[in-house]
Amino acid sequence: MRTIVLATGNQGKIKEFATMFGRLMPDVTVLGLKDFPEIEEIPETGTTFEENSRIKAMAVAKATGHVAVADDSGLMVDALDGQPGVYSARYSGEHATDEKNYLKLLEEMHNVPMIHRTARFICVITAYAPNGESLVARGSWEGRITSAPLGNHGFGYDPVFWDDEAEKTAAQMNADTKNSHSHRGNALKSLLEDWPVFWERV
Ligand code: ITT
Repeated sequence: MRTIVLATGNQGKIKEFATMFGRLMPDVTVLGLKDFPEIEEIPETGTTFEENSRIKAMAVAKATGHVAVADDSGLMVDALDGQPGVYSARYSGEHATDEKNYLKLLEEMHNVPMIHRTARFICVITAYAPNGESLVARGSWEGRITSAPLGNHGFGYDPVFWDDEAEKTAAQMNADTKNSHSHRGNALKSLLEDWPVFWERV
């Protein structure tokens, strides 16, 4: 059994990743940051999703000696010039919660008509090995911001992110449906296409 460490403390992401990785790579043990309590919080000092995912994956690979996989993700809203973007987790300030974040977003957008409420989730995943090999993949998910929260699955901005094709918010989807549409699902699919070559080198 080889081991991968998911470099995230976000339980919502861990659930989504563990399901997708577990299915595609049954011979791999997937651990999370909670299995390494000695690792302190990693400051996300980058200004792009690519930089932040690399910072997290590199730090955890070095600290654990295992291949680490990190994503940096966020919501880019057209009417807000791409905000909250890389600051999505901290949008409502220092003591941000998922609910405070999406309520702030709805407040900022209260004057914006539905036609201009377009947005996309972005996810960049970096896999980083202790020998310095790395692999990067990007995924996105187009949608619109609702005028009120709907649904109670998922995490983060899911209750206010509307998928036109499914005619549901992300929080009204079960895990499998969300993974098949989502930025993280798309990025992971693309990562896994290049995974065998990476896995041989590490
Ligand atoms: P880690 O850094 O420990 O992975 P985090 O929550 O801080 O956890 P990010 O820095 O990548 O992760 O911030 C991503 C934020 O973007 C996340 O907290 C949500 O608010 C939002 N987000 C990302 N993916 C999402 C999804 O699938 N559904 C809803 N919101 C999402």
